[in-house]
Amino acid sequence: MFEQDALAYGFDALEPYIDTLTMETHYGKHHKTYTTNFNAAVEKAGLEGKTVEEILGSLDEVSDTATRNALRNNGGGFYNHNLYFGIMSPEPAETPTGALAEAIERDFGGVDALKEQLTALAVGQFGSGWAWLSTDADGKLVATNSANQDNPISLGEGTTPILGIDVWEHAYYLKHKNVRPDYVADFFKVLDWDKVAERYEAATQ
Ligand code: MN3
Repeated sequence: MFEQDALAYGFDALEPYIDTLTMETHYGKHHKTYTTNFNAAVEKAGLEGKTVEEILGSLDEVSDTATRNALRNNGGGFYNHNLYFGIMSPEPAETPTGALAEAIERDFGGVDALKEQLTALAVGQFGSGWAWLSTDADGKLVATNSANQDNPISLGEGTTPILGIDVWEHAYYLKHKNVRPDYVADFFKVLDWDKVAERYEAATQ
């Protein structure tokens, strides 16, 4: 059974950047539903015992189209939101340090340039989706975006996401309405770079 990671902060802790009602709905309804539906799809596909990374990385092996789509959408929804809620904090480390900071400097020329690229990818994603910072198979950092709940792991290229920005309207519409750029700017105010660094170190060790 897959379970949502526990939130390390209260629903109101990210105010005023991410509002309480959005957090309650996003974590308590959307993420919960993805998790429930993912567990049902895993059971249907007979994939109990596999990790979510293994499942998302081998969707091609599921022959039934409806089951494969259920795993892709709900497995993505399960994984992506654990990542998203896990890298935000009411007391965030405001800048990257250590090996992550060096890699950002090497691959993007600095954190400001990286944030610019991620913002453009988040704002430019047509419809629902995500912007990502990932490590590729060679340990290089790459910034991408994707539709729906698709996760970079499913590309099958050894890519591991370490930062994800949810740009589905359910992530921001109650507070930011149609102004996605304001939401993305507010997301960066609660992004904890220490959490991203932990994921970078785990992905590249
Ligand atoms: Mn969401």
